[in-house]
Amino acid sequence: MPREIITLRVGQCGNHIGMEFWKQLCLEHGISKEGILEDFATQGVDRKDVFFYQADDRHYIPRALLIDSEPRVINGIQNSEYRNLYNHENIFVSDHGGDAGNNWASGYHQLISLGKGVEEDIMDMIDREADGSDSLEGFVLCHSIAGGTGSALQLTFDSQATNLNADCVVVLDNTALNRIAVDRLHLSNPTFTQTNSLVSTVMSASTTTLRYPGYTNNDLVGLLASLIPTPRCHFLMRGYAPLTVERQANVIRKTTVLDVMRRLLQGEVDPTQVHESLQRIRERKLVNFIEWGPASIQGALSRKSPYVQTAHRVSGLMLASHTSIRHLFSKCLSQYEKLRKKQAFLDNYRKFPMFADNDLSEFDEARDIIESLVDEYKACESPDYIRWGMEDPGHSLTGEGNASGTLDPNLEA
Ligand SMILES: Nc1nc2c(ncn2[C@@H]2O[C@H](COP(=O)(O)OP(=O)(O)OP(=O)(O)O)[C@@H](O)[C@H]2O)c(=O)[nH]1
Ligand SMILES: [Mg+2]
Repeated sequence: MPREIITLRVGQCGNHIGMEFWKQLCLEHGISKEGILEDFATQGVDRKDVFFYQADDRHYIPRALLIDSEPRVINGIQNSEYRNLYNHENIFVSDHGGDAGNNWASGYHQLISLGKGVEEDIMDMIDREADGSDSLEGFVLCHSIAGGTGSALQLTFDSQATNLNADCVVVLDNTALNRIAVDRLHLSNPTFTQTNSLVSTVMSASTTTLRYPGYTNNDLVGLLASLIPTPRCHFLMRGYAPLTVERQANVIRKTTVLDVMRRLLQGEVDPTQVHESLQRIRERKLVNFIEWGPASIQGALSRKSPYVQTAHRVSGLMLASHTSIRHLFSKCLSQYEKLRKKQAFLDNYRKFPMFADNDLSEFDEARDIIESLVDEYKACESPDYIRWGMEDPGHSLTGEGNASGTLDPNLEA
C-alpha cells in the first residue's frame, strides 16, 4: 500500500523548485513529460504511487498543488513541455492578481481577508487530493520564507510565522547554495535553474527510500523519527555527495558528507562493513553527539533508478539533526534586530490589519519564538538538557560546545 505524499508548491520559489523536483522524479520513474510511462519502464518495481497517481486513462499525475497569487510562474509551467503533466484542477492562481511583493502580511491579507473564498478554494483542492489517497502519509509544503505568498500560506496553516507546527522543516539557504555553485562547481554566475537543480537532486535523494523501498526508512515517519529528538528541534540539514549540476557531470564537491561516505563505504557497499564503519565513527568520536541520548548515526542503503545514468557509482545523502543550525537562526535574529531598530520596512506592514494601530506584537512574538528556539538548541548541547525549561521556561540551561562537532552548517543546504 502506498504511503502517499501530497506536495503544496506555493509562490515563485516553491513552484520553481517543485518543477525541478518533478522533472527529476519523471526521469527516475521512466515517466514522460506528458505523464505516460515509457515502454522501457513498464516492468519497474518502484513505488510511483507515493508522489503520482494514475488517472483513468493511465496517465501519471503528480500529487501536487500549484499555488500562487500571480500568474507568471505558473503560466510558465503551463506553457512548458510539462504542461500536460499536471492536473489542471490542482492549479490555483488568485483572481485578485498581483504578487505580495515579498511582504507576508500582504500575502496573508490576500489569502485570508480579501477573498474569503481563497482559503476555502485551496482547502477544497487539498481535500479532493487527500480523498484520492488510500493511505495518506503527509504533506510537503515547498516555499520560500523571504517572499510574500509562500510564507503567507504557511502562516495560514501554521498560525506562527516560524514553522513550529510542522513535524519537520528542512531549511535551504540560497547564500550557501550559491557559494557551493561558485566555489565548488566553478559556475561564475549561478542561475536559479542551476541552484534549483542542486536542490532537486537533494530532494529526490531524500525521498529515494520511500520510492525504492528496502529494509529501512520506507515511510516518512520511519525516516524522520530517529532524527527528531524533541518536537521543536525538528530543523534538519542535508548534505549530498557527489554534487553535480546539469552539463557538468563530473565535478565532485569534497564535503564532509563525502568524507563520511568514504569512511562508511570504503569502496564497497556491503551492509556489514557499513555497520562496522559506523561503529568506528562512534568509537573514534569522528562526530560529536549529544550526551543525553544515544549516539545515533544510521546508514540506509538504497536502490536507485535504473533509468538515469550517472557518472558515479554511488552517491550519498546525509540528513542531520544538528545543534549548529541555531547559528542560522541567530543570524536571522540579529539581522532582524538591526532592521527593527531602524524601523525599516515597517510602513509596508502597518498598511495591513494585523499591524494596524502600530500593533507590532506579531513581530515581537515571532522574534521571541526564534530566540527561544536558539536557546533550546543551545541547551541541547548540555548534558542536562532533559531538565531544560523546567524552572524558568525558555531560559534555564545554556551550554556551548560539544554538539557542534565536525559538521559544517555552511556546507549544508
Ligand atoms: N533557490 C531559489 N530561490 C528562489 C527562487 N525564486 C525565488 N527565490 C527566493 O525566494 C525569495 C522570494 O520569494 P518568492 O518565492 O519569489 O515569493 P512568493 O512566495 O512568490 O511571494 P510574492 O512576494 O507574493 O511574490 C527571494 O529570497 C528569492 O531569492 C528559486 O527559483 N530558487
Ligand atoms: Mg511571487
